[in-house]
Amino acid sequence: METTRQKVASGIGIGLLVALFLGSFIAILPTAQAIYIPKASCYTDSFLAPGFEGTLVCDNDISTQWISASITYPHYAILNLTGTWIVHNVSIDSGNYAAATGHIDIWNGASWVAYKNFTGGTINTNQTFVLDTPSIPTTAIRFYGLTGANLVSPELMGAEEFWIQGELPPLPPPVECFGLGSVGLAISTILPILIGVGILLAFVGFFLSVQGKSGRGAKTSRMSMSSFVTGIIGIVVFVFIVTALVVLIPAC
Ligand SMILES: [Ca+2]
Repeated sequence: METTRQKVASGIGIGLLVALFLGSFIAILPTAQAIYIPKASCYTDSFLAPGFEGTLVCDNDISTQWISASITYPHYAILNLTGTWIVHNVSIDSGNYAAATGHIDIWNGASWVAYKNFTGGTINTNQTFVLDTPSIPTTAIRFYGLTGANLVSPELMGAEEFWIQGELPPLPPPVECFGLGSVGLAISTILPILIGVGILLAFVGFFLSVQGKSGRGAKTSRMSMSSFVTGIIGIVVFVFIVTALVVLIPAC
């Protein structure tokens, strides 16, 4: 007879084994590696003067910087990516004119979606902002400033460089293809095949009904004929359904 202590001990042992199994399974799951995303181009809402253009926030050079025009916030910088990516985080070498507050937006193909509100932006630092839900593949991001961090010139926004990290979106699943080949994919050949099968099945059904009539008398023969007619109707419906399904299957 198993005592209470033995039951508890065996329960703990089973729990440990399950945890070990699940832990091993999770450990071998592939994990996404974020990489630096190449920047294709960039532009800003304005710039202060020649030498501080918006294109300087994506030239991969922290010795060059963008400074906005001396006008009231908001200011923003838009960075176009090379292709479609899933963005994880955005780092900024802020320079003298960082935005103190604002949001980072993702281009969803039709409009900008705010993915990360930020506060505490400071000048002359390298800050990384992790996006809240990095799940929508995108081709561009927008760094949108609402207030300035420079106490002397709070209307200015600027940056030396933006660095964007993320991963390529997962590949789409392979297209399911029907395995009938070129003959099966042509409706002009599918229909004769299905009708031929239907006629064959009808003859088989008729033969079985005749057998039923000769072996089991008149009452049974009426039921067999009824089954035969029902079978014919079923075959016709089957042919139409299968034909319709085959037509809907995409060719590869
Ligand atoms: Ca730069």
